[in-house]
This record gives sequence, C-alpha cells and structure tokens, in this order.
Amino acid sequence: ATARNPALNASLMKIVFATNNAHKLAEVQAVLGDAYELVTPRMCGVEEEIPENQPTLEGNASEKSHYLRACTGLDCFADDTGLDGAPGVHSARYASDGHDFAANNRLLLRNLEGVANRRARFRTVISLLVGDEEHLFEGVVEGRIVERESGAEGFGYDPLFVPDGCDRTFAEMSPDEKNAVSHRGRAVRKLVAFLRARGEK
Ligand code: ITT
Repeated sequence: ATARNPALNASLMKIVFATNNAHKLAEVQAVLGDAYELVTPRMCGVEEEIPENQPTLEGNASEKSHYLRACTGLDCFADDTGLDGAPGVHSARYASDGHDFAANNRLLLRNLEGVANRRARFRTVISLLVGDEEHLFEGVVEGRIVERESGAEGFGYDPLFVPDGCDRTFAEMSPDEKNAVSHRGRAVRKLVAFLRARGEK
C-alpha cells in the first residue's frame, strides 16, 4: 500500500539493518512500528553473509554495521547477541553453523546435563552508524535454561530460555510479549529513543 501512496512513503524513515536473520528483522520492525521502515542488506544489493569475526558483541555489531556502510554508503545499524551465564551455557556459537537451531539447542541441553545452576542471560549490542558517528545501545535479560524445549515462536535458543518473572519460554510468547522483556527489545527501544531525539533537533 505504501508504494502506491507517495505521501505515506515520505513519512516513513527508512533505515538499513545489517542482518541476514529474518527473525531479528521482524522483531526489530515490530518495536520500530510504523515510524521506521527497515531495509535489508539484500535490498541494497548485498547478498553475502555479513562478516562477524570479533571476540566481543560490541566488536561484532560494529564490524557488521561498518561492513554494510562500506558496501552502501548508507547510515545503518547491526545487532550482535550472545547467550552467557552458568558454565555450560557459555557462548552463543555452539554448532559450526549458528543457524542450525535444533543442533545448538541439543548441544546446550547436553552441556547442562546434571548442572544445577542454569542461570543465563541474553545480551544484545546494537551499533548504529549515522554520518561519521557510531553509537552503541545495549539490552540484557536475565533468566534460566529449562530442561526441555517448549514453544514454536521466535528462533535460536528461544524454546529453552525462560526470562526472570515469567513462567514461559520466549518461544511460548507472542512477538510483542518477547519484545516487552527481551534483550533485543530493550536495546531497540534505546535506539528508537535516540533516533527520535536526534530527529527532533
Ligand atoms: P546476523 O545476521 O544478525 O548476524 P545471526 O543469526 O548470526 O544474525 P547473532 O550472531 O546475533 O545472529 O546470534 C548468535 C546466536 O544467538 C545464534 O545462534 C542465534 O540463533 C542466537 N540468538 C540471537 N538472538 C536470539 C534470540 O533473540 N533468541 C534466541 N536465540 C538468539
């Protein structure tokens, strides 16, 4: 509908999100609402996997946003997320392919077999490049890894993660419910507040 309505189009702020992950894209778009329209790397002609070779979330988020900036010349942002906590939870990249969610979840459960402490946290770091400035935004959610997978929403470790104060996994929540408490939801709301304040200047 927006493509046929130039007036509506003009009111949308387009912003490039340097991700290859369609689930992330949908989650972030839901937080941004109607005010911003996300543009994918593919829509900018960037088809390849965006490199992430740094040892920290900050480093990877920054590497991804700078990579897309170099390809397109556009303002953009990227997110990098890790799962951390009790011994055995450590590090988000279990299987060689981070996108094989079932294999990652099996391995996470195996690493936690017989482990009493199942505390875990998701942390997201967003790197935003606007003009010649870089701004970082962080979101954290504390919780625990449950004994077996539950739920079909979301992606990645969502079927195994129950955030503190809840009795359901992220995969048992609607996208809005997950965003209300999640690492990514928190980081994106900080990003939105920054973009709004900047737009009002
Ligand atoms: P990018 O293209 O944005 O890099 P990615 O899927 O590689 O997408 P990350 O490197 O940030 O994303 O994710 C690292 C791992 O953490 C990967 O195995 C994801 O499936 C998992 N993960 C990230 N965000 C998650 C979330 O909100 N819920 C569950 N698992 C998540």
